[in-house]
Amino acid sequence: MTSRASLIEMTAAARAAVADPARITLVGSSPEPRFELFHAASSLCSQKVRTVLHEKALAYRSNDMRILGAMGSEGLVPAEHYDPAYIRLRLVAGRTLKRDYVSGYSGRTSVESEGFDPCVVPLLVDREAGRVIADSQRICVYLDEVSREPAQLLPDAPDARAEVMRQVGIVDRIPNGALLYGFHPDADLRPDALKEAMRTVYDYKLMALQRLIDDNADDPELVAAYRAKIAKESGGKKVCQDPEFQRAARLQTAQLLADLERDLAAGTFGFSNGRAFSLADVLWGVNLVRLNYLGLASMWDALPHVTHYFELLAKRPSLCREAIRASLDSMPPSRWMEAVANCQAEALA
Ligand SMILES: N[C@@H](CCC(=O)N[C@@H](CS)C(=O)NCC(=O)O)C(=O)O
Repeated sequence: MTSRASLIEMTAAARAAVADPARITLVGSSPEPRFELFHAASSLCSQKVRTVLHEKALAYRSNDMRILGAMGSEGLVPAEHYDPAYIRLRLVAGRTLKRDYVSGYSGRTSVESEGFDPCVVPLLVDREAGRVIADSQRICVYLDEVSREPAQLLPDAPDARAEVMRQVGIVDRIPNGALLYGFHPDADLRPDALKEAMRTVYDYKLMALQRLIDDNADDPELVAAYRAKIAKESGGKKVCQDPEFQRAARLQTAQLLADLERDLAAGTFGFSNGRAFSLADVLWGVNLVRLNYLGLASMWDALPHVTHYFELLAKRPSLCREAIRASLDSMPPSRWMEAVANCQAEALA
């Protein structure tokens, strides 16, 4: 059990991993907000959490971490979310999940199916409750529990709630890692600058992690965490150019979109069906924006309900800011985003 005081201390230590103080900001008007978020502007899972915080108009301290390593004049600069102080804080959250560490690579990032990855964002600290929570899905559900106003994202009615949670589970299983990092053999429509970054990403990750193991050899908890991450990322490196693996990830995504079309047509959920805006809409919204960024929006050309759903989602102010604008501002330019950049202006006007 970590005391509240030591959690606050660990949070401050993790915050120090953010090299540029300009990336530590207050969102909202509170000088001492209850929540503190470790995240990255470009990260899909972080965008989900920030969209929920936006929907709920919650104030928070934002620690926008650099999650890609870079080669500088002094050698490799490791990603900030690999910093020992941040990992220690994440391990506090990990203990409450009661899951094994991730041990391989599937292209998915779900804790449910893959285990706990100790070296990722986002992470939420609730200073008032003295709690730290890992995993975007869990963070979103937690925020909905502790803050019901002005928007409740999980319905009270058991059937509606079960359907929203079913959709949440489906989005969690989209192989987002494979789609972002992988080189598709037939139609790789990702922006060229992104592809370029992805050519070295695994080598930089593995190099940084090995160095962190060497530097922290006397700390078995940290070493175990970094080893788990190496197991995952070396698996990713093996399949990022594997045609069959990449085709399978695309096929799986196509099937999940076909299921989404069926569910939207049946009206089982979705604010496009006149239901209250829910956590399922947040998560689908962020994920569809990401698929669009990667040049994959043609996957729903023949799915009219998904097409309409995406058009509406792109106009939602929270999604415009936290998914569309955040991607435009933090990721290499993508010509596929032109289609939604207007929606953003409309929603924010
Ligand atoms: N299931 C986790 C997955 C977290 C995750 O994979 N985060 C990605 C960004 S969306 C990350 O930190 N990637 C950097 C890395 O793996 O080094 C969640 O939803 O929070």
